[in-house]
Amino acid sequence: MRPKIGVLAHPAVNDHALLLTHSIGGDYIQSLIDAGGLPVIIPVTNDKELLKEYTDECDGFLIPGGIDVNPICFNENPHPLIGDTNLPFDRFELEMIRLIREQKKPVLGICRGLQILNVAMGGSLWQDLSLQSENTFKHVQKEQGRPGISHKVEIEENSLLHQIFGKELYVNSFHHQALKDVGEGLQVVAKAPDGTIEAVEGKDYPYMVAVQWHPENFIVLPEKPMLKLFESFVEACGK
Ligand SMILES: [Mn+2]
Repeated sequence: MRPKIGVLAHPAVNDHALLLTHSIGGDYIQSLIDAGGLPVIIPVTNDKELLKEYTDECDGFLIPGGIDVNPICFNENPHPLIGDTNLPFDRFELEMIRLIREQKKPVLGICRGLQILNVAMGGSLWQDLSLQSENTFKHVQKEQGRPGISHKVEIEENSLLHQIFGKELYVNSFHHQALKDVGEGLQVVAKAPDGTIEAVEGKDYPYMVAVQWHPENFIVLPEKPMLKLFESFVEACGK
């Protein structure tokens, strides 16, 4: 039996009405299938009983990329540079994370998935990376293409990511926000050379890994250089 992986959907792009379109990029789905998982799309809803059933049913959860987190969720007012947000959607993801953590089921967060996980655990975000430091380099590098390489990340020893990728890795980068204060129970395990947090792992948690880049985009390359991250996640979900 393939482990069932709940993938949190998001409302369709530019569609802020809930309960209409539950969208998820095909590269997340393909990466999970290639890694041996059985993806289950979790619809965007604030029906807590439904979300509890999905949490019981699935062996692990992928929280994908998406729009900005509403700064109300971390007690800040919106900065002029913030992008699109959707508070009911944030509340759906925060409720799912609460339920997942209650059962200590495996979690893989990607881009916004890392950011909302950090917020769920009491952390905060730079609403735009220009606010972090004047030395912060460009982390929105669409011109490199989706599976393209944008910058290096340096990975801490004694981390799962280090076991998977070693001490450094070149990644893509499509984020204008990043972690500011790190949530309780999370450990920073990778940073870009400009100090931007690029990955965290859960302390005292069976499997919680979240990255700021988009490993799923690399599934279209014949060598699938990021597949081993999904394999490590799916393996943890099968335990
Ligand atoms: Mn980056």
